[in-house]
Amino acid sequence: MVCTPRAPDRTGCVGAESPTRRLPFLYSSDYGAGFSIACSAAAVCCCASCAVAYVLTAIVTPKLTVINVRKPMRNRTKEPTGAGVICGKYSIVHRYYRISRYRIRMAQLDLFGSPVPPPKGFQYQRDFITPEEEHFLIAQIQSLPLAPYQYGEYEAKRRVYDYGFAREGREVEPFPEWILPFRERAAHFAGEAPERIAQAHLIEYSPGSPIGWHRDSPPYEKVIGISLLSSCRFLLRRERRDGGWDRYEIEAEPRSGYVMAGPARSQWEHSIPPVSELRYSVTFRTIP
Ligand SMILES: O=C(O)CCC(=O)C(=O)O
Repeated sequence: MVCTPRAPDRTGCVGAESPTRRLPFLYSSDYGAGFSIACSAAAVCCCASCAVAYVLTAIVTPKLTVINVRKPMRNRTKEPTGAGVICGKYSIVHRYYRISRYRIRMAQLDLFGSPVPPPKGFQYQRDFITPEEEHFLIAQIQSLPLAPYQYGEYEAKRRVYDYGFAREGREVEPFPEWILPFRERAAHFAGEAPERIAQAHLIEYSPGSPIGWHRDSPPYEKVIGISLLSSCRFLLRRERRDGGWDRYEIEAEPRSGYVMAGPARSQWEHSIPPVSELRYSVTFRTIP
């Protein structure tokens, strides 16, 4: 295989670049279904020409992260990240693109194909509640007088309701009976006593609603979230000393739960890009 690095082309693709130490994200439509190919050396690679730039699926050899070229990349956004390399039919991933058109699942691998570990203090659990419990929670939330989330003069698209304490620490309506079993389970998940959970923040995301990058404000400590009705991308990031970002992402599936504690809570920010389908969440917060 003879591969020649090329100069940047008009779409910003560049040739063989020194691989970044870590590839935090690879976007994939069904990364389990593709196939892996072996390539003898990472140094042997050539630039992605956009005419043959396709989207991926599969991944990994023990030494290289490899993408199986599948679909034309017409719908990628303007921001290429990393370094992308295509050798004939296949691409060795140094560059990857965010694809908007296809349902994207993400594989997080480092250069050697190992999964990037989640931020310290972050836990995710599928099927944290049952479908019956999910229906129950959604019905409860839908019966509440939800109001758009206010941030100073800014009014967000998502609608919210709080029990215990409001976001800024103001005491509001106490926890109703129906939420207590969920509070208990959330507390157990976070290794806390239920009484330490002082707030339940209920959110409705209509399609197109995001939540921007933020760290939850004090006095709250651990955050335990339950996702309802539809999936969303749940993103985490932390700025590095060199100005770059460590990133981590999960697909928060309906009925799943997550915990943010320790560094995941205090050092990492999180956000949810605009959701494509109606989603609800219940977020519990502890106080020290
Ligand atoms: O909806 C979610 O799961 C996230 C909520 C969140 O980040 C927040 O309320 O600060």
